[in-house]
Amino acid sequence: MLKDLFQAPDYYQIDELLMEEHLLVRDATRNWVKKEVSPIIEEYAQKAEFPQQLIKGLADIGAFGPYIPQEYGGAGLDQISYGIMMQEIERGDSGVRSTCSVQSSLVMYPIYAYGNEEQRKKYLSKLASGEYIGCFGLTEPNFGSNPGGMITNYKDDGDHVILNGAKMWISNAPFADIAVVWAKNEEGRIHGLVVERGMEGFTTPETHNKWSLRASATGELVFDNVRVPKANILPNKSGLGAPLGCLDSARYGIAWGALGAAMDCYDTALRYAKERIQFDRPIGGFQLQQKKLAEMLTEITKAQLLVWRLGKLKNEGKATSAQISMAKRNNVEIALKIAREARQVLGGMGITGDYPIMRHMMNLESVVTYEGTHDIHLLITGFDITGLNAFK
Ligand code: TGC
Ligand code: FAD
Repeated sequence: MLKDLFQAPDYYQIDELLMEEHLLVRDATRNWVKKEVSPIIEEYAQKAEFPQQLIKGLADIGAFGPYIPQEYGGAGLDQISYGIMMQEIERGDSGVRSTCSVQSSLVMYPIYAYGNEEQRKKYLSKLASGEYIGCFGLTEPNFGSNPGGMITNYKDDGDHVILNGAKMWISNAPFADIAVVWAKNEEGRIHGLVVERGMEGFTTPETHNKWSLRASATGELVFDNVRVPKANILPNKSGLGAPLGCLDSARYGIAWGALGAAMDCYDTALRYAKERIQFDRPIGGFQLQQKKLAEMLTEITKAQLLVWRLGKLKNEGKATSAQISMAKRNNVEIALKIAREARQVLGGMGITGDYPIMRHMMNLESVVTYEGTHDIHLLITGFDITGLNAFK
């Protein structure tokens, strides 16, 4: 790609709302992304491969478990630092941010929050250092938006359980060392289990032919009579609320992350509009292009304020699931619209890999679907404000 000249928009001086720690984390992550992600990401997206060499660097900048306490290997940062880190990483690529979201909020978080001390000690520092990569198995071929219907199940077998079933659309599955898998016990109650690569009967076939998140590896988790030690069952929370609680944390990170992709598209379009000459003047001088750019910046500014406030609420332990849901839906939606508009500003150049916009746009088609679709998040808000459940 062309040299990464990214300059973040800050139209409302939102930097003044951030603490010094947040700015330090932001700048360190931004510099790392410029140096390590931007130069290679287009090539990896084109060849549909996750850049494995980024794992060590991601661990070093604290992107695996930013808010997990330091005694377990995490970075011990607050929620705004976590969010801003996801913003900067997704500014590079949604697929790289996906790997961090899964590792931090969908693998480390449940082991930290629902696991016992032995499980925390066994897995968390290895996940924080990138020695282990994890994945999260909730979605099944016939149960996506409705995960409560899952059929993956386990039966008692002495000091082990026997796990059967299949998960689909699982980020990091093809190369993950461990999987946090959600399955029903013999009473039909959902529990989380840590399944390790190498357990007999456990396979992770890769999903090919994606037009989106091409620099992220996606796959299935297949369990054919897998004997999992009972010691690998997360004991401290069960029921559908357990996986949904992890999603709250990941959806929060996505609300920030999508903003990063939006900022990159806007910044690219603004620079191009000022440089590209047609009819003897920069296209940025035409009213129709200014309308696009002005609307993009307005939406980015509103989204920045939304996640900053949500981060404050989260730091105070007051953010509700429905508030997080609103931010995920809004910020992904505006990012997708901005990517589409920004691509038009670049004309034909917008479809090439010389600029990041088309890649962001295609990536965001997954981001608007995973962690709850746009429509599911609308229904969550609808339920919250009316008290009437429109899901079923
Ligand atoms: P419902 O009856 O409403 O709730 C069941 C229990 O869960 C509790 N609950 C929550 N708890 C914590 N956080 C939340 N966000 C929660 N939402 C609900 C609820 O209180 C209840 O608890 P209890 O004690 O009464 O049993 O459940 P439902 O079956 O009606 O479904 C509700 C619905 C549709 C909102 C939910 O199932 C949903 O969110 N569906 C979307 C599925 C989804 O988001 N899947 C994501 C899979 S993971 C993924 O996409 C990773 S992508 C990673 C990457 O690459 O970045
Ligand atoms: P469906 O649930 O079949 O939905 C299809 C359509 O129907 C959607 O538009 C939906 O909004 C709509 N719909 C469904 N129910 C209702 C309703 N009640 N009212 C109105 N409309 C409704 N999952 C994991 O567990 N772990 C992962 O790591 C993971 N990574 C992913 C990575 C990628 C690249 C992708 C694409 C998905 C990933 N997912 C993962 C799965 C993701 O969470 C699901 O795709 C998502 O939850 C939607 O499920 P579905 O695809 O089965 O769609």
